[in-house]
Amino acid sequence: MKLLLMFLFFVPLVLADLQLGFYNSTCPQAESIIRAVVQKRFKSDPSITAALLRMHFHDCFVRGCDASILIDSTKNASSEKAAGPNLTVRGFEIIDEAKASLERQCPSIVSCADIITLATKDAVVLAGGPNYAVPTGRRDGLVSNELDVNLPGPTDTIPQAFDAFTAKGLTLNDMVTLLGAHTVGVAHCGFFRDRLFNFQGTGAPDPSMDPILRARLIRICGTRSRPLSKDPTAFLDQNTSFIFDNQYYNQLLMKRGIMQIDQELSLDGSTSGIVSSFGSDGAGFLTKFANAMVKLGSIEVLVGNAGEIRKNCGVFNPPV
Ligand code: HEM
Ligand SMILES: *[C@@H]1O[C@H](CO)[C@@H](O)[C@H](O)[C@H]1NC(C)=O
Ligand SMILES: *[C@@H]1O[C@H](CO)[C@@H](O)[C@H](O)[C@H]1NC(C)=O
Ligand SMILES: *[C@@H]1O[C@H](CO)[C@@H](O)[C@H](O)[C@H]1NC(C)=O
Ligand SMILES: CC(=O)N[C@H]1CO[C@H](CO)[C@@H](O)[C@@H]1O
Repeated sequence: MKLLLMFLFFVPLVLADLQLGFYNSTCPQAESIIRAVVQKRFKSDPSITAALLRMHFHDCFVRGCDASILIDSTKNASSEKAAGPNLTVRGFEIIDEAKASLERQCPSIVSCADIITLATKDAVVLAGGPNYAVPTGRRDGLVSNELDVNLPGPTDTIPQAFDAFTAKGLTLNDMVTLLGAHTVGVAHCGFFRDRLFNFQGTGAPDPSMDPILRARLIRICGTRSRPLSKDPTAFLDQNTSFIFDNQYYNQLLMKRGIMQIDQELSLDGSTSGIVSSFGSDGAGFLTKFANAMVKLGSIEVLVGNAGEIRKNCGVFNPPV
Protein backbone atom coordinates (compact mmCIF):
# COMPACT_ATOMS: atom_id res chain seq x y z
CA MET A 1 0.00 0.00 0.00
CA LYS A 2 2.75 2.42 0.93
CA LEU A 3 4.47 1.56 -2.33
CA LEU A 4 1.29 2.20 -4.29
CA LEU A 5 0.84 5.60 -2.66
CA MET A 6 4.39 6.55 -3.50
CA PHE A 7 3.80 5.47 -7.05
CA LEU A 8 0.63 7.56 -7.35
CA PHE A 9 2.46 10.51 -5.86
CA PHE A 10 5.34 10.37 -8.29
CA VAL A 11 3.37 9.79 -11.49
CA PRO A 12 2.53 13.48 -12.09
CA LEU A 13 6.18 14.43 -11.69
CA VAL A 14 7.20 11.87 -14.24
CA LEU A 15 4.53 12.98 -16.70
CA ALA A 16 5.35 16.67 -16.42
CA ASP A 17 7.52 17.26 -19.42
CA LEU A 18 9.18 19.72 -21.72
CA GLN A 19 6.92 21.42 -24.24
CA LEU A 20 7.28 23.54 -27.34
CA GLY A 21 6.84 27.22 -26.59
CA PHE A 22 6.94 26.87 -22.80
CA TYR A 23 7.50 30.66 -22.54
CA ASN A 24 4.67 31.62 -24.99
CA SER A 25 2.73 33.48 -22.36
CA THR A 26 5.31 34.18 -19.64
CA CYS A 27 8.06 35.57 -21.88
CA PRO A 28 6.96 35.48 -25.52
CA GLN A 29 10.14 37.18 -26.74
CA ALA A 30 12.46 34.70 -24.95
CA GLU A 31 13.53 32.70 -27.98
CA SER A 32 14.10 35.81 -30.13
CA ILE A 33 16.16 37.49 -27.40
CA ILE A 34 18.47 34.48 -27.25
CA ARG A 35 18.66 34.25 -31.04
CA ALA A 36 19.69 37.92 -31.32
CA VAL A 37 22.57 37.44 -28.87
CA VAL A 38 23.81 34.34 -30.70
CA GLN A 39 23.55 36.02 -34.11
CA LYS A 40 25.56 39.02 -32.96
CA ARG A 41 28.29 36.81 -31.46
CA PHE A 42 28.42 34.49 -34.44
CA LYS A 43 29.12 37.44 -36.78
CA SER A 44 32.37 38.20 -35.01
CA ASP A 45 33.23 34.62 -34.00
CA PRO A 46 31.75 31.65 -35.93
CA SER A 47 33.56 29.26 -33.58
CA ILE A 48 30.78 29.79 -31.03
CA THR A 49 28.79 27.01 -32.71
CA ALA A 50 31.41 24.52 -31.57
CA ALA A 51 31.67 26.12 -28.15
CA LEU A 52 27.94 25.87 -27.48
CA LEU A 53 27.58 22.34 -28.86
CA ARG A 54 30.27 21.05 -26.53
CA MET A 55 28.88 22.98 -23.56
CA HIS A 56 25.43 21.52 -24.18
CA PHE A 57 26.81 17.98 -24.42
CA HIS A 58 28.83 18.33 -21.21
CA ASP A 59 25.88 19.88 -19.41
CA CYS A 60 23.41 17.15 -20.40
CA PHE A 61 25.78 14.23 -19.70
CA VAL A 62 26.42 15.31 -16.12
CA ARG A 63 23.30 15.36 -13.91
CA GLY A 64 21.12 16.06 -16.97
CA CYS A 65 20.53 19.29 -18.90
CA ASP A 66 20.30 21.50 -15.81
CA ALA A 67 22.97 24.16 -16.43
CA SER A 68 25.12 22.61 -13.70
CA ILE A 69 28.09 23.18 -16.01
CA LEU A 70 27.70 26.96 -15.64
CA ILE A 71 28.22 27.10 -11.87
CA ASP A 72 31.45 28.75 -10.80
CA SER A 73 33.55 27.01 -8.18
CA THR A 74 33.70 28.67 -4.76
CA LYS A 75 36.35 28.48 -2.05
CA ASN A 76 34.35 25.64 -0.52
CA ALA A 77 33.14 23.71 -3.50
CA SER A 78 34.69 22.62 -6.80
CA SER A 79 31.97 22.75 -9.45
CA GLU A 80 31.83 20.82 -12.72
CA LYS A 81 33.90 23.55 -14.37
CA ALA A 82 36.92 22.42 -12.36
CA ALA A 83 36.87 18.90 -13.79
CA GLY A 84 39.48 17.88 -16.37
CA PRO A 85 37.18 17.52 -19.39
CA ASN A 86 35.72 20.96 -18.69
CA LEU A 87 39.02 22.76 -18.88
CA THR A 88 38.45 23.86 -22.45
CA VAL A 89 34.69 24.33 -22.46
CA ARG A 90 34.04 27.90 -23.57
CA GLY A 91 31.21 30.25 -24.46
CA PHE A 92 30.01 31.03 -20.93
CA GLU A 93 29.87 34.75 -21.75
CA ILE A 94 27.27 34.11 -24.48
CA ILE A 95 24.94 32.49 -21.97
CA ASP A 96 25.57 35.31 -19.47
CA GLU A 97 24.77 37.94 -22.08
CA ALA A 98 21.50 36.25 -23.04
CA LYS A 99 20.60 35.79 -19.38
CA ALA A 100 21.25 39.46 -18.58
CA SER A 101 18.99 40.51 -21.42
CA LEU A 102 16.25 38.06 -20.39
CA GLU A 103 16.41 39.17 -16.76
CA ARG A 104 15.80 42.76 -17.87
CA GLN A 105 12.72 41.80 -19.88
CA CYS A 106 11.22 38.85 -17.96
CA PRO A 107 12.99 38.43 -14.62
CA SER A 108 13.28 34.93 -13.14
CA ILE A 109 11.34 33.25 -15.94
CA VAL A 110 13.79 31.65 -18.38
CA SER A 111 16.14 28.96 -17.09
CA CYS A 112 19.84 28.87 -17.88
CA ALA A 113 19.37 25.26 -19.01
CA ASP A 114 16.89 26.39 -21.67
CA ILE A 115 19.23 29.20 -22.72
CA ILE A 116 22.05 26.71 -23.40
CA THR A 117 19.70 24.46 -25.38
CA LEU A 118 18.15 27.25 -27.48
CA ALA A 119 21.44 29.07 -28.06
CA THR A 120 23.04 25.84 -29.26
CA LYS A 121 20.26 25.30 -31.78
CA ASP A 122 20.55 28.90 -33.02
CA ALA A 123 24.30 28.54 -33.46
CA VAL A 124 23.91 25.24 -35.35
CA VAL A 125 21.48 26.93 -37.75
CA LEU A 126 23.87 29.84 -38.34
CA ALA A 127 26.67 27.40 -39.25
CA GLY A 128 24.47 25.79 -41.92
CA GLY A 129 23.02 23.00 -39.79
CA PRO A 130 19.38 21.95 -39.39
CA ASN A 131 16.75 24.09 -37.72
CA TYR A 132 14.69 22.21 -35.17
CA ALA A 133 12.05 23.03 -32.60
CA VAL A 134 13.44 22.90 -29.06
CA PRO A 135 10.99 21.86 -26.35
CA THR A 136 11.50 24.07 -23.30
CA GLY A 137 10.61 24.21 -19.62
CA ARG A 138 13.89 22.97 -18.12
CA ARG A 139 14.73 24.13 -14.60
CA ASP A 140 18.21 24.86 -13.29
CA GLY A 141 19.88 22.35 -11.00
CA LEU A 142 20.90 22.92 -7.40
CA VAL A 143 24.08 20.83 -7.50
CA SER A 144 27.35 21.12 -9.44
CA ASN A 145 30.18 18.92 -8.28
CA GLU A 146 33.53 18.29 -9.91
CA LEU A 147 33.34 14.64 -8.83
CA ASP A 148 30.15 14.04 -10.84
CA VAL A 149 31.93 14.61 -14.14
CA ASN A 150 32.50 11.28 -15.85
CA LEU A 151 32.44 11.90 -19.58
CA PRO A 152 33.65 9.59 -22.35
CA GLY A 153 37.23 10.29 -23.42
CA PRO A 154 38.95 10.65 -26.81
CA THR A 155 40.81 7.34 -26.49
CA ASP A 156 37.75 5.32 -25.47
CA THR A 157 36.84 2.38 -27.65
CA ILE A 158 33.45 2.47 -29.37
CA PRO A 159 31.96 0.00 -26.84
CA GLN A 160 33.29 2.10 -23.93
CA ALA A 161 31.85 5.31 -25.37
CA PHE A 162 28.61 3.53 -26.17
CA ASP A 163 28.27 2.49 -22.52
CA ALA A 164 28.26 6.18 -21.58
CA PHE A 165 25.56 6.94 -24.16
CA THR A 166 23.47 3.92 -23.18
CA ALA A 167 23.53 5.13 -19.59
CA LYS A 168 21.84 8.32 -20.83
CA GLY A 169 19.18 6.46 -22.80
CA LEU A 170 20.80 7.09 -26.18
CA THR A 171 21.35 4.54 -28.95
CA LEU A 172 24.45 3.68 -30.95
CA ASN A 173 22.88 5.55 -33.85
CA ASP A 174 22.41 8.61 -31.62
CA MET A 175 26.05 8.41 -30.60
CA VAL A 176 27.40 8.28 -34.16
CA THR A 177 25.00 11.06 -35.14
CA LEU A 178 25.86 13.34 -32.22
CA LEU A 179 29.59 12.87 -32.75
CA GLY A 180 28.84 14.53 -36.10
CA ALA A 181 29.04 17.74 -34.04
CA HIS A 182 32.79 17.30 -34.54
CA THR A 183 32.14 18.74 -38.01
CA VAL A 184 32.89 22.07 -36.32
CA GLY A 185 35.43 23.09 -33.72
CA VAL A 186 38.88 22.12 -32.62
CA ALA A 187 40.81 19.70 -30.43
CA HIS A 188 44.00 20.43 -28.53
CA CYS A 189 47.00 18.43 -29.74
CA GLY A 190 47.31 16.82 -26.32
CA PHE A 191 44.15 14.83 -27.08
CA PHE A 192 45.58 13.10 -30.18
CA ARG A 193 49.35 13.61 -30.04
CA ASP A 194 50.05 9.93 -29.36
CA ARG A 195 48.53 9.08 -32.74
CA LEU A 196 51.28 11.05 -34.47
CA PHE A 197 54.29 9.40 -32.84
CA ASN A 198 53.58 6.69 -30.31
CA PHE A 199 50.14 5.24 -30.81
CA GLN A 200 49.03 3.22 -27.78
CA GLY A 201 52.65 2.81 -26.73
CA THR A 202 53.67 1.07 -29.95
CA GLY A 203 56.43 3.59 -30.68
CA ALA A 204 54.90 4.12 -34.13
CA PRO A 205 52.23 6.43 -35.56
CA ASP A 206 48.61 5.29 -35.76
CA PRO A 207 48.53 3.24 -38.98
CA SER A 208 44.91 4.21 -39.51
CA MET A 209 45.82 7.90 -40.05
CA ASP A 210 46.32 9.30 -43.55
CA PRO A 211 50.07 10.25 -43.79
CA ILE A 212 49.17 13.59 -45.39
CA LEU A 213 47.02 14.45 -42.38
CA ARG A 214 49.77 13.27 -40.05
CA ALA A 215 52.31 15.58 -41.70
CA ARG A 216 49.88 18.49 -41.44
CA LEU A 217 49.18 17.79 -37.76
CA ILE A 218 52.89 17.56 -36.96
CA ARG A 219 53.32 21.05 -38.44
CA ILE A 220 50.59 22.26 -36.08
CA CYS A 221 51.46 20.27 -32.97
CA GLY A 222 55.26 20.16 -33.21
CA THR A 223 57.60 17.23 -33.77
CA ARG A 224 58.08 14.40 -31.37
CA SER A 225 61.38 15.63 -29.93
CA ARG A 226 60.37 19.27 -29.64
CA PRO A 227 56.85 19.50 -28.32
CA LEU A 228 55.56 23.05 -28.24
CA SER A 229 55.20 24.49 -24.79
CA LYS A 230 51.65 25.65 -25.48
CA ASP A 231 49.07 23.13 -26.65
CA PRO A 232 47.86 24.25 -30.10
CA THR A 233 44.60 23.13 -31.68
CA ALA A 234 43.61 21.50 -34.96
CA PHE A 235 40.24 21.55 -36.70
CA LEU A 236 38.22 18.40 -36.09
CA ASP A 237 36.88 18.60 -39.67
CA GLN A 238 39.84 19.48 -41.85
CA ASN A 239 37.69 20.18 -44.93
CA THR A 240 34.78 22.48 -44.02
CA SER A 241 35.84 23.48 -40.51
CA PHE A 242 33.17 26.08 -39.78
CA ILE A 243 30.27 24.55 -41.71
CA PHE A 244 27.76 22.27 -40.06
CA ASP A 245 27.60 19.51 -42.68
CA ASN A 246 28.42 15.82 -43.16
CA GLN A 247 32.06 16.36 -44.18
CA TYR A 248 33.22 15.02 -40.80
CA TYR A 249 32.09 11.55 -41.89
CA ASN A 250 33.72 11.86 -45.30
CA GLN A 251 36.97 12.85 -43.61
CA LEU A 252 36.72 9.71 -41.46
CA LEU A 253 36.27 7.62 -44.61
CA MET A 254 39.49 9.24 -45.93
CA LYS A 255 41.34 8.28 -42.69
CA ARG A 256 41.38 11.91 -41.65
CA GLY A 257 39.78 11.67 -38.23
CA ILE A 258 41.63 13.80 -35.69
CA MET A 259 41.02 12.00 -32.39
CA GLN A 260 41.09 8.25 -31.94
CA ILE A 261 37.38 8.11 -31.05
CA ASP A 262 36.57 9.90 -34.33
CA GLN A 263 38.55 7.51 -36.50
CA GLU A 264 37.27 4.49 -34.58
CA LEU A 265 33.74 5.30 -35.80
CA SER A 266 34.74 4.29 -39.32
CA LEU A 267 36.84 1.31 -38.18
CA ASP A 268 34.52 -0.41 -35.72
CA GLY A 269 32.13 -2.82 -37.41
CA SER A 270 29.20 -1.65 -35.31
CA THR A 271 29.42 1.97 -36.51
CA SER A 272 31.20 1.95 -39.88
CA GLY A 273 27.98 1.44 -41.83
CA ILE A 274 26.38 4.49 -40.24
CA VAL A 275 29.48 6.56 -41.08
CA SER A 276 29.31 5.51 -44.75
CA SER A 277 25.63 6.30 -45.03
CA PHE A 278 26.04 9.74 -43.46
CA GLY A 279 29.01 10.36 -45.76
CA SER A 280 26.84 9.92 -48.83
CA ASP A 281 23.59 11.37 -47.47
CA GLY A 282 24.21 14.86 -46.11
CA ALA A 283 20.51 15.75 -45.83
CA GLY A 284 19.78 12.51 -44.02
CA PHE A 285 22.51 13.29 -41.50
CA LEU A 286 21.13 16.77 -40.79
CA THR A 287 17.63 15.41 -40.14
CA LYS A 288 18.94 12.68 -37.85
CA PHE A 289 21.16 15.19 -36.06
CA ALA A 290 18.20 17.45 -35.31
CA ASN A 291 16.28 14.52 -33.80
CA ALA A 292 19.28 13.36 -31.77
CA MET A 293 19.79 16.88 -30.40
CA VAL A 294 16.22 16.95 -29.09
CA LYS A 295 16.97 13.65 -27.34
CA LEU A 296 20.26 14.96 -25.95
CA GLY A 297 18.44 18.06 -24.68
CA SER A 298 15.88 15.94 -22.83
CA ILE A 299 18.30 13.91 -20.71
CA GLU A 300 17.32 13.87 -17.02
CA VAL A 301 15.75 17.33 -17.18
CA LEU A 302 14.25 19.04 -14.16
CA VAL A 303 10.71 20.29 -14.79
CA GLY A 304 7.72 21.57 -12.84
CA ASN A 305 8.82 22.82 -9.45
CA ALA A 306 12.13 20.97 -9.32
CA GLY A 307 15.31 23.01 -9.13
CA GLU A 308 15.09 26.76 -9.65
CA ILE A 309 15.30 29.52 -12.25
CA ARG A 310 18.71 31.02 -11.60
CA LYS A 311 19.05 34.79 -11.76
CA ASN A 312 22.74 34.53 -12.53
CA CYS A 313 23.76 31.42 -14.44
CA GLY A 314 27.11 31.13 -12.68
CA VAL A 315 25.77 30.94 -9.10
CA PHE A 316 22.89 29.23 -7.32
CA ASN A 317 20.17 31.61 -6.13
CA PRO A 318 20.75 32.68 -2.53
CA PRO A 319 18.41 30.98 -0.05
CA VAL A 320 15.18 32.98 0.40
C1 HEM B 1 32.32 9.77 -27.25
C2 HEM B 1 31.93 11.00 -27.21
C3 HEM B 1 32.82 12.22 -27.27
C4 HEM B 1 34.13 12.38 -26.95
C5 HEM B 1 35.09 11.33 -26.41
C6 HEM B 1 34.47 13.76 -27.23
C7 HEM B 1 35.72 14.32 -26.99
C8 HEM B 1 36.08 15.60 -27.35
C9 HEM B 1 37.38 16.18 -27.12
C10 HEM B 1 38.52 15.51 -26.38
C11 HEM B 1 37.38 17.42 -27.68
C12 HEM B 1 38.54 18.39 -27.74
C13 HEM B 1 38.41 19.47 -26.68
C14 HEM B 1 39.56 20.44 -26.71
O1 HEM B 1 40.67 20.09 -27.09
O2 HEM B 1 39.34 21.60 -26.30
C15 HEM B 1 36.08 17.62 -28.26
C16 HEM B 1 35.69 18.76 -28.91
C17 HEM B 1 34.39 19.01 -29.30
N1 HEM B 1 33.30 18.19 -29.07
FE1 HEM B 1 33.35 16.28 -28.48
N2 HEM B 1 33.38 14.39 -27.72
C18 HEM B 1 32.35 13.50 -27.75
C19 HEM B 1 31.05 13.76 -28.13
C20 HEM B 1 30.57 15.00 -28.48
C21 HEM B 1 29.18 15.34 -28.65
C22 HEM B 1 28.02 14.37 -28.43
C23 HEM B 1 29.13 16.65 -29.01
C24 HEM B 1 27.94 17.52 -29.26
C25 HEM B 1 26.76 17.12 -29.64
C26 HEM B 1 30.51 17.12 -29.10
C27 HEM B 1 30.89 18.37 -29.52
C28 HEM B 1 32.19 18.81 -29.59
C29 HEM B 1 32.59 20.06 -30.23
C30 HEM B 1 31.67 20.98 -31.00
C31 HEM B 1 33.96 20.18 -30.03
C32 HEM B 1 34.85 21.36 -30.44
C33 HEM B 1 34.88 22.34 -29.28
C34 HEM B 1 35.57 23.65 -29.57
O3 HEM B 1 35.92 23.96 -30.72
O4 HEM B 1 35.78 24.41 -28.60
N3 HEM B 1 31.34 16.10 -28.75
N4 HEM B 1 35.31 16.50 -28.03
C1 LIG C 1 3.26 28.05 -28.09
O1 LIG C 1 2.93 28.50 -29.40
C2 LIG C 1 3.25 27.58 -30.45
C3 LIG C 1 2.96 28.24 -31.76
O2 LIG C 1 1.70 28.81 -31.79
C4 LIG C 1 2.47 26.27 -30.22
O3 LIG C 1 2.84 25.34 -31.21
C5 LIG C 1 2.81 25.72 -28.85
O4 LIG C 1 2.05 24.56 -28.59
C6 LIG C 1 2.55 26.75 -27.77
N1 LIG C 1 3.02 26.20 -26.52
C7 LIG C 1 2.42 26.40 -25.35
C8 LIG C 1 3.03 25.76 -24.16
O5 LIG C 1 1.45 27.11 -25.22
C1 LIG D 1 31.15 27.55 2.62
O1 LIG D 1 30.34 26.58 3.22
C2 LIG D 1 29.60 27.08 4.33
C3 LIG D 1 28.85 25.92 4.99
O2 LIG D 1 28.44 24.99 4.05
C4 LIG D 1 28.68 28.19 3.86
O3 LIG D 1 27.95 28.70 4.93
C5 LIG D 1 29.50 29.29 3.20
O4 LIG D 1 28.65 30.27 2.69
C6 LIG D 1 30.36 28.71 2.10
N1 LIG D 1 31.24 29.75 1.56
C7 LIG D 1 31.37 29.96 0.27
C8 LIG D 1 32.35 31.02 -0.14
O5 LIG D 1 30.73 29.37 -0.56
C1 LIG E 1 35.26 18.95 -49.10
O1 LIG E 1 33.88 19.17 -49.02
C2 LIG E 1 33.21 19.35 -50.26
C3 LIG E 1 31.75 19.60 -49.97
O2 LIG E 1 31.57 20.71 -49.16
C4 LIG E 1 33.38 18.12 -51.11
O3 LIG E 1 32.75 18.33 -52.36
C5 LIG E 1 34.85 17.84 -51.29
O4 LIG E 1 35.00 16.63 -51.98
C6 LIG E 1 35.58 17.73 -49.95
N1 LIG E 1 37.02 17.64 -50.19
C7 LIG E 1 37.81 16.83 -49.48
C8 LIG E 1 39.25 16.85 -49.82
O5 LIG E 1 37.40 16.12 -48.61
C1 LIG F 1 36.14 27.39 -17.95
C2 LIG F 1 36.62 27.07 -16.60
O1 LIG F 1 36.05 27.43 -15.60
N1 LIG F 1 37.70 26.32 -16.54
C3 LIG F 1 38.30 25.92 -15.30
C4 LIG F 1 38.54 24.42 -15.30
O2 LIG F 1 39.27 24.00 -14.20
C5 LIG F 1 40.54 24.63 -14.06
C6 LIG F 1 41.29 23.96 -12.92
O3 LIG F 1 40.48 23.81 -11.79
C7 LIG F 1 40.34 26.12 -13.85
O4 LIG F 1 41.58 26.78 -13.72
C8 LIG F 1 39.60 26.68 -15.07
O5 LIG F 1 39.32 28.04 -14.87
